[in-house]
Amino acid sequence: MTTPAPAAAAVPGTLGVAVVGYSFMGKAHSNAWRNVNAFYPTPRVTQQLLVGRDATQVDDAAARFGWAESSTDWREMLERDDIHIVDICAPGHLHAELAIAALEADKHVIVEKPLANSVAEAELMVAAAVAARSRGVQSMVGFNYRRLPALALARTLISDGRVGDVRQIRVSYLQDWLADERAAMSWRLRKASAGSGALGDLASHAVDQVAFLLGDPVASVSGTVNTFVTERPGPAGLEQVTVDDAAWATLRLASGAVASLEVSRFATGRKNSLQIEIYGSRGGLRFDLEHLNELQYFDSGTPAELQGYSKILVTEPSHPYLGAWWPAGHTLGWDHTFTSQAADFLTAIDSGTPTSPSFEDGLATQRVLAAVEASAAQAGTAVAPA
Ligand code: SOE
Repeated sequence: MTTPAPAAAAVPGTLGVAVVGYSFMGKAHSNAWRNVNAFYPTPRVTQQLLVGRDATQVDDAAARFGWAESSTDWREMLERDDIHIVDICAPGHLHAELAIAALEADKHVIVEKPLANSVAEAELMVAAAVAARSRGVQSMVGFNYRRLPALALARTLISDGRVGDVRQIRVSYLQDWLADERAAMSWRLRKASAGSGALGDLASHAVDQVAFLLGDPVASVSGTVNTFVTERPGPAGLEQVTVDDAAWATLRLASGAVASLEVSRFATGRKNSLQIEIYGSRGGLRFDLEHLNELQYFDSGTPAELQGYSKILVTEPSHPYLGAWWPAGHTLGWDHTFTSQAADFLTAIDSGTPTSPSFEDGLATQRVLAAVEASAAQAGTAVAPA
């Protein structure tokens, strides 16, 4: 344990936050807790405790990210009265144990996506969340792209009928950090810690966006996964990669619409490319994370000679989330989604209104991912030889 004694005093009237994890996502979430009160009129928070495995690193990260204290013992946050919110950014195999313990200790819990490494774990987490909710304790999954203003706007345009009945949606989430076969092993490439590869990490975002944008449950799936490089250098020599590198899936939705998903860590030249296309009976929408302040809209009602996708610059104060930030025309970045996510969670805690996405939503996504894996495990239909 690295906490200095005596512990820093809680700030009265504020909600004390503890974040577990200090690398990529721990840093992104820390930044959100640091900024949320500067932009959103939510309850005040205190960055109370940062928890991590390595004493020196967690101490250093706590100082840099603005935390009052650090600890290597996650159980400490459960026992403390000055911690009201627990934010879990640890690897997936720790999500269920930490989240359930925190909910049982009456802490509001936010868990970075995907909710868990398996459907079984996610079901236990939902049971704990439902019990905690009856005691006024909130929980949420951190699918941060729900807080992209352009995608929140797309959702409103769809539900307002601007594209008519949605028939097709395409989601691709492409990265290339494994394209080099010499790239090192990490927890993200071990099934024991990550549950799955691109499927849980990237397809979870894609499935969540289908649910968020269309609100149309997935009825059935057909999937393929692939691991292109099966061994990578680890701390003790070559190690077996036990997760997928890329995944593809077709989802049949309850309405009859069809979604196609493609996710990869081998898409050479694609660093963090999330693209979404929606095709409806009256129009279409296109989004590209590399142009995250824009949404493309096609209106079939426009005279044929004037038709084409037009660019909506999603930077007006009347657009989702924008009112909290800068004057009209001033753009936002990837990191703002985490601050807006923290704000939405605080609002739900304050008002007792449902969180979005809830643990139940996270479980629904987990079920789709498990179905894709099950489908991929079956032999495909062989093509007759010429
Ligand atoms: C790594 O692939 C990763 O950080 C994901 O885990 C995040 O959810 C995504 O936003 C960016 O890429």
